[in-house]
Amino acid sequence: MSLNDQELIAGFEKIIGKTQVITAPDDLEPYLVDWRKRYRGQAIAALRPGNTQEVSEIVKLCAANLIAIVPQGGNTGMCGGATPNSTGRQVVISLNRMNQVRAIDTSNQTITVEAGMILQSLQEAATAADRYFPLSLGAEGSCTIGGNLSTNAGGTSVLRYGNARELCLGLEVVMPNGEILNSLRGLRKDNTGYDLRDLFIGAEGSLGLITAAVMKLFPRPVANWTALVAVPHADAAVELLNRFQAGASAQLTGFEMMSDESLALLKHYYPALASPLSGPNAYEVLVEISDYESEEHAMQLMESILEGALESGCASDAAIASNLAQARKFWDMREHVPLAQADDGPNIKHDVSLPISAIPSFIATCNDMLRAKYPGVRVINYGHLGDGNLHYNIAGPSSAQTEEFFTSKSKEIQALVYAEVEKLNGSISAEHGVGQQKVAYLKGHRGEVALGVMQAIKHALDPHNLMNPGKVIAS
Ligand code: FAD
Ligand code: 2HG
Ligand code: ZN
Repeated sequence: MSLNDQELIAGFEKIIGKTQVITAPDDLEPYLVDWRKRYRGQAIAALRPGNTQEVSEIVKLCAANLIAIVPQGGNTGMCGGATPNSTGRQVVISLNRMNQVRAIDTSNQTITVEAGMILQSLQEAATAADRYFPLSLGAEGSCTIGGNLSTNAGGTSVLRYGNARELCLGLEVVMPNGEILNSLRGLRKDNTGYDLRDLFIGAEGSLGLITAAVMKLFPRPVANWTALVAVPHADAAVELLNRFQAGASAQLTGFEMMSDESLALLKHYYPALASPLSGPNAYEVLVEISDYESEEHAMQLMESILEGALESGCASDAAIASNLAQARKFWDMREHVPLAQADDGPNIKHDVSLPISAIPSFIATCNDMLRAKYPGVRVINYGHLGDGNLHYNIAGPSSAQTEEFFTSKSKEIQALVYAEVEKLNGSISAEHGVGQQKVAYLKGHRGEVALGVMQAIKHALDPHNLMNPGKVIAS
């Protein structure tokens, strides 16, 4: 016989203590809504375990009573993956209290951390050990390493260091039956059967709860040079990228593109972050070079590549940050574009991945198609051009119309944009995952065979569909 809600709550309190079982409606509220405020669900409680053993005991109690589990880290995800749905009995398990460094091995260049550690704290722990942890994204002050791994987060340094997946060497995972899978090994080579670690990375909590991870560290670069570059069109941005790839090779650590409409939105909501370049420019690109030799070497590299770009016409203007504060401002500009969008109201998000060479034609085709069909539509188009990852976000003609436009046009606009993505053999989720937002598109995008394999894995590990039901794969 299953326990009723009150009996379950008493059971959870026994495992983690009364204060860590959140049930009061006001306290529970933040756990039930996503960052974009597009999804809302319900839960018996939000549970805040303090260690892996407690997570395991909670999961065992849930499994015995067929209670669904929604793992949550910083709750900054873009696809509603950390938000419970509105049917069935479920709990949110927040990993936020599990935020400790377990070990640092500077000779092995690794750090072992608990899954609830905030990304920025991990970067700081690496710096304190005179090492560098490269994963970086706008939400780094609140997202967690468990969330980063579960979404296989990308961010702004992928072109040099890879996605979260490439930065992880080992995991500790609480399985859907409560067993603890320990593969916290800091090994760069380990060919002993199936790679279980990679199964949980990017699974968005649908196969188990990540409780700890071994992450790679790197030597700290001695110099970073950042520049903001105006380009006349998207083809020129790709040409500029190729010039930097040829000239700077592995020293190119950031290449982020922002369209004129993104910059206009930024200027409107964050006037202090208006671009220092005279504009408007069709696109502005943030370029970062990191160097292990010297400040002078990095500076010379930046200047010589920019000189060539300005001469060739693929760049029309450029400003090299002359100090750390200015470099920070350039990064703040880029990282505030999604915040300006959120201030403006809901937008129809497309986090797409394409061959870099196809990005200019993709933008041109989609812009023409959408502007003809929806006069006045705003295309807030920016992203990680160096990775072929575009945030092609669509908003109604004015701020006042965003909500109505979002509600009435999301489905048809997504269908149009995704059809173009498919034509170019791209992906409908580059870095944000599937969550609940893209579940309906998965079969069409990945195909029946791939979806069948995913369903078989899910069923084998989680036969009662208790881990984050309705996320990634339809229930
Ligand atoms: P949550 O939102 O809490 O959860 C995300 C998913 O992971 C959910 O499915 C959840 O169930 C699951 N999950 C969380 N923790 C665990 C765990 N321990 N075990 C198992 N499953 C778990 N993303 C990028 O990739 N690149 C960017 O540049 C980027 N920029 C952003 C900028 C802003 C301003 C914002 C708000 C978001 C941005 N994101 C970006 C999206 C988001 O920050 C990332 O997806 C991040 O990795 C989510 O981490 P989180 O801890 O907030 O996870
Ligand atoms: C970014 O690159 C994030 O800034 C957010 O991935 C993108 O809000 C978005 O669409
Ligand atoms: Zn992004």
